[in-house]
Amino acid sequence: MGNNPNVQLVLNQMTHDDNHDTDAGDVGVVLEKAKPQLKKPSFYQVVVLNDDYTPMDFVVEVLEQFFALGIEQATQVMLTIHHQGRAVAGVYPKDIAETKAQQVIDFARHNQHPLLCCVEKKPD
Ligand code: TYC
Repeated sequence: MGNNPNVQLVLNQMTHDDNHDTDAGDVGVVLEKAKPQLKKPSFYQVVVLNDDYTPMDFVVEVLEQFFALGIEQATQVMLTIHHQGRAVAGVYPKDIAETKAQQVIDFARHNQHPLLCCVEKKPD
């Protein structure tokens, strides 16, 4: 128990139990602590996918507009998608990642391009 942070020593103060005559000999009680209350927040990555039809300059524009990339980084990410099939455009809390992915798809369809993206949980 000594170094295990998941075990907590709880002193039994015996203020409300019914065997007051034996208080003097009482010892501490060891309880298993509940699961830690705070979880690390999860993040989600928006992954942009390659296709054969969406123009390169349109993808660069998407990466600039929706993921706040500068033109050089946007161009690099677009070329990674073109050559490797996919790349992470940005990492966000879940609701923001899903909103951005839908905004990109809506924008692409509005411009008659088949560009696709998806959201994946970022590995911890
Ligand atoms: N492969 C496309 C082309 O040759 C370019 C492209 C890049 C499309 C990235 C989608 O996410 C994409 N026109």
